[in-house]
Amino acid sequence: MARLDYMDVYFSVQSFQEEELRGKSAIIIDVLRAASSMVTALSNGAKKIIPVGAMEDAVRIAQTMDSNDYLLCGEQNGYKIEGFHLGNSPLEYTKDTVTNKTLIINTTNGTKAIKKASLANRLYVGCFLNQKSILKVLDEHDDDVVLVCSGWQGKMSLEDTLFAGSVIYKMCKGRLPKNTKDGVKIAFSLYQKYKDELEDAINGSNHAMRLKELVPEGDISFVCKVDKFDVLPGMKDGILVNVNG
Ligand code: 3SL
Repeated sequence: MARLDYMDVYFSVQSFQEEELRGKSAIIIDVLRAASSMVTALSNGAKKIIPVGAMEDAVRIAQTMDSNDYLLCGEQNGYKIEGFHLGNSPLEYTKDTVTNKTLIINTTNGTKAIKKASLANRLYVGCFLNQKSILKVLDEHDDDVVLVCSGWQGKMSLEDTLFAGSVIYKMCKGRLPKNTKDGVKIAFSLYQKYKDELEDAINGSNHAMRLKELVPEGDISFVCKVDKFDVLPGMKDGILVNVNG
């Protein structure tokens, strides 16, 4: 089982250096909305996900593939990217649309966090939708773990910190040992405060407020559903696949 005293929480993509993750396990968190879209896509039959750090990389990779096999996905500042097949709403990633497809995804913070964490020994993607899978994999490993919140352009975000806190809270059954890192204490305390009003809290977050102007109604309540999907996106050679079962 992962040890809480070996665990840390990073609060944005810009809050860590690549080297800090070398040899560790990383859980990349982006509740709104990249992680939630990836988890939904894999659950709905997407074959694999190639996360990229820039739009040009997505287009370059697509050019090497058969056009029937892939979908270009993602957002720029919340908006669907012109010429791409899908935006970043988890509700777009339906069975009809994604079954057997390779998704090439570029987002503002989430895919950048994944790319920056590439020195991690193991990398998984987590959000409320697949919380149980994240807890299960943490139970199976005993190495150093970092919960990496994608945040928003270098700032911390309430929803990602709440998910990190929920994982910590569940691992210690609500009783945090004293010898944990500050990041762990902060995330735990935030979740402890809001755990009974999760959706309300996330609705009032800066990111949700910003998205309300741009995205389909329903995205925010969807990402607040806990354990909707039994999938675990795990990284293998730069590609995310469902490593659950
Ligand atoms: O930052 C990201 O990676 C996105 O998930 C942000 S958005 O919710 O699609 O705007």
